[in-house]
Amino acid sequence: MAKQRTLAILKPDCVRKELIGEVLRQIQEAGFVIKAMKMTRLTKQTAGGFYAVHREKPFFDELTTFMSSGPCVPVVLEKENAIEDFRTLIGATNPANADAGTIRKEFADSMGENIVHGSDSEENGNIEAAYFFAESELVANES
Ligand code: FUP
Repeated sequence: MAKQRTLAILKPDCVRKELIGEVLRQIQEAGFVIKAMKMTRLTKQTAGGFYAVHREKPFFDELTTFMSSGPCVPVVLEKENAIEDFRTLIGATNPANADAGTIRKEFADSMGENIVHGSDSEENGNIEAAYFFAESELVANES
């Protein structure tokens, strides 16, 4: 199977809990290769742009407030079947429903503060990667 890319974000709760290293270790142990990474801070507006698909949802204000509440770490990851395998690794959106052994089950407090984001399709992965990284930063890491 061809290699795929996914855009992960270690969310502000992951950074606050000092879990960047632990979560990246689990991601790398699962076979994902880090192709690009940075620490940044979203504003309420840029968080809203990232989650534009949820603009009309009742949780949108809470979501964008949380995502702009502190620094986060967007990461471009590469692996065969990366989209599906990464979502399996992190578990269900609501940690209460996440399988044992998943990152959200182990570390997340709630549906709103769930430690990590993963793209839901290859197309969205490319769009999301472009939200955080310039083309030159992505191309520089091509193998
Ligand atoms: P996921 O693809 O697992 O990140 O989940 P969604 O795209 O469905 O949701 C994006 C983010 O919105 C979640 F990470 C948390 C938040 N959310 C809520 O706070 N409440 C909900 O009912 C659904 C999502």
